[in-house]
Amino acid sequence: MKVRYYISLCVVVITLLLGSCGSSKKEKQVEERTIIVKAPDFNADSAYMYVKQQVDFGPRVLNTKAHHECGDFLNAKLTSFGAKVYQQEFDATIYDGTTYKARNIIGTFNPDMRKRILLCAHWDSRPWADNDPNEKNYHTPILGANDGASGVGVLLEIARQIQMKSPEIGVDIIFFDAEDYGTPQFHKGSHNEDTWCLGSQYWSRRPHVSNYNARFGILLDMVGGKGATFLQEGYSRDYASSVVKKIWKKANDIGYGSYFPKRQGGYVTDDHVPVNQIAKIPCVDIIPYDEGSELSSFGSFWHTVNDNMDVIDKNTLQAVGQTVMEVIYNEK
Ligand code: AHN
Ligand code: ZN
Repeated sequence: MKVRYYISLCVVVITLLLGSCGSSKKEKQVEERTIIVKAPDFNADSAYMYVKQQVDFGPRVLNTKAHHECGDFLNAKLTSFGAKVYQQEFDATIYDGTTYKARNIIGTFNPDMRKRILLCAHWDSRPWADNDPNEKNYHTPILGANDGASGVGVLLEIARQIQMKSPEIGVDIIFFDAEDYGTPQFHKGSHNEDTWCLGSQYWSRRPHVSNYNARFGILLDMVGGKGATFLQEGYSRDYASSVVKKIWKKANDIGYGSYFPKRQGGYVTDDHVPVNQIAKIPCVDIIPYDEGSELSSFGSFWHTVNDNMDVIDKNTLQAVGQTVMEVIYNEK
């Protein structure tokens, strides 16, 4: 027998009617509708803890103890949740020609199932705060609580949930390394877009198993910021429009429409681009688009030394985590 969970959603519409003598009157209209929710409850406290555990290692930049230890932690976590874990070591040559050792970490659930979904996030953090308002911080590595750790934290919580109740498809969780080594803004020479997303470029050319395929992929990038809005990113619309529609509809259905407005965002060079263009798997990027911030459309703390635990909001983790779970538990 199929188990179904039911919730009631209250939609409250508040209309402000301004009277002629300056007094105001509030009119409330309450509408109830019933929606079938299939996924288990995502736990944002747990996701938050996984974000913090990564941040507590320090900046996860290549060739450091923090990076090494955090990689081992992610591997151990996925293993403890019952995933079969693959590690891919590769040479990452960054914009200035320096080569570092990097590793992608891949956890697979239900490896024998043919129908699969790919979930991914990057686990490295940026070695330069090159968008910081203070020039003195340009060469300081960032903690990347939002930029990196948030997506991984949400996926670790989803992995924990999968162990407790499996969806009806196979799931692969990939933590890409060396996403955030793109040419820094202080570099005077050329800015090559290929310098970003080194781990996903590597994996897309050499997946962890031969003939790997997935129905679609979802990338989570910077999914913990307070008040974030996730607009529909450009490459995602171009390469995976039906998946975009599916995700934004589910978000709206389960009450997270304010986080997922059905509006078009810009084009972002991110890990989903190689997955779409090289691995040819339709992949959507859930990434914020801050329409109000002057400093960055990804939020005012993006690539600054302020990207720490203070910017992480459990409500945003909840909205994204529950939405992604609702998508995967509806696939069969
Ligand atoms: C660019 O700024 C070209 N891409 C943003 C990708 C990114 C950086 N995601 C996280 N950090
Ligand atoms: Zn970044």
